[in-house]
Amino acid sequence: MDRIYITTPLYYVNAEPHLGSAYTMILSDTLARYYRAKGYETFYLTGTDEHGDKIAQAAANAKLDPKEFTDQISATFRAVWDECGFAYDHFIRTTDDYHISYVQEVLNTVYQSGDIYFDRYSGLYCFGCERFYTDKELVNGKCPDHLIEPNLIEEENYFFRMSKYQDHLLRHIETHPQFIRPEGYRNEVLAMLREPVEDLCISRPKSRLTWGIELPFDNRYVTYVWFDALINYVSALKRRGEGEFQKFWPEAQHFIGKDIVKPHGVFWPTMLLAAGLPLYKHLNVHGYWTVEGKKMSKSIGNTISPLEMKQTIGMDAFRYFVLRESVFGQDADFRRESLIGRYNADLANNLGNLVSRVLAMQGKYFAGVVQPLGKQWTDEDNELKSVYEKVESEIGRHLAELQFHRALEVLWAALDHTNRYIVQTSPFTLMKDPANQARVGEILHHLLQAICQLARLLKPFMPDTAKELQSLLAFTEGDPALEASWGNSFAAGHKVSSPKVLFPRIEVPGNE
Ligand code: ME8
Repeated sequence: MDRIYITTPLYYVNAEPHLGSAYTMILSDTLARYYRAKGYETFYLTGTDEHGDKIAQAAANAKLDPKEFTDQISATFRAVWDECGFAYDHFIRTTDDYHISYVQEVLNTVYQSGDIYFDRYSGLYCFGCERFYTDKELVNGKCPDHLIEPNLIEEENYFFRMSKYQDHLLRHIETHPQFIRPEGYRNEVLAMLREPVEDLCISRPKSRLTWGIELPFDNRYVTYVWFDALINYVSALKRRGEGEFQKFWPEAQHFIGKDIVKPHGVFWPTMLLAAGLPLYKHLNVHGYWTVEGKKMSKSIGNTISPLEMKQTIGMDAFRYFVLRESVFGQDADFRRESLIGRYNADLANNLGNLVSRVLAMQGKYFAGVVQPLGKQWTDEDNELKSVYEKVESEIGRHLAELQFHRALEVLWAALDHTNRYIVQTSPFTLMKDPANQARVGEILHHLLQAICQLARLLKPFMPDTAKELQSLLAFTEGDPALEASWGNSFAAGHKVSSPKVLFPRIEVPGNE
């Protein structure tokens, strides 16, 4: 049986869900829905990252105990994702007991094999990033992310022998071109691995931080947050039993943003190698969103909330926009003008009008009852059918390469073609002569068949709209008629519903 395992990063609970995390969710949710509908056994994982300095600090700022604080924000993430309709199979928290004990198991294994050692270390540490920086990584002596000078700290700590696995990983990436994709990020990791890789400090003394997973071999320390959080991708499967791990792990695809390539492209695979676990299949790296050309930030006040999007334009329109407007792997800019432009052109006009026109004609001419198809089909009829057949395989090809925007492009090209079919066949003109009634019935049957295909093909991208289309066609969820071949979806006498405005146009003041 075909299988796929899809993961998102575990979001830090020091901020609330926004356009960036929602984007990762939309990409991964779309892919999970696509493969699920294709019959793949699918496991889709998301969750929250709750230990470490950053979270302890945020809890202190909120004057809450870290556990209380993380309970609250983690619940907010879950509630927002549920409200957005993301169909994840499991939500993991790094404070979950099974995760904590599995992290300790991995630490023990790696410690016992000699790949974790104790050493004195002094280095430049950025508290914001929760990591040490080398001089080379700093920009003008400052952390490139937080733009502050790191602190010099000297400590005794435990180190993971990451350097030992550098060559192994380098060879793996060289021989598996699809391991990290798109290629630009693969090259980024290859460049890191062609320089000497330093061992990774994986402990934090409790004198400095207590909010973490205690090292099983030294209770004076907690685990470095990345050595804890990355392991979630395996602990979530192990919790379901060794069988589930064996089943899904070989098909693991991690979705992440470009900010966390190093932990996922270098730390994580070397950790897997040291723990004696197989490597994941793909690391899928997407770009970053800015808003109206600016970095999204709480202090500027320009963060985009997914729930606000849901309330204003609807979740499906938001999904459509981010998937259509971005190229996987590249940065994208969120502009309200483009959002409204695409909404009006692609959703209100193209998709919405097509569906209303067809259902309105069906209602007016045949009281909604679908008419039979004759044996003889015109060239236009055959072409319409073949356009949809082609689209199906093209979507599959584009999604296999994570080209979400291209998948939607070909789907919308099919919609354009369908609108042209109406112009070419001109059912409203034909209907003026009662002798043409049977032909008009056939044309509308073909058009309803096209909408039926759309309902199926749109499902992973715009699940609510797909459901709405199914109900307008008077099918119940999962009706086998939706999967039937062209011309076989509508039984004799099947009656479709009256039209409904799917996407009301958004009028922009001064732009009429
Ligand atoms: O890094 N554009 O969590 P995090 C696109 N806890 N995506 C964005 C984005 C933006 N402007 N901003 C955030 C962490 N993201 C760790 C991960 S995994 C074991 C631990 C998305 O809350 C993107 O997916 O900072 C990015 O990688 C992630 O949020 C970072 O989330």
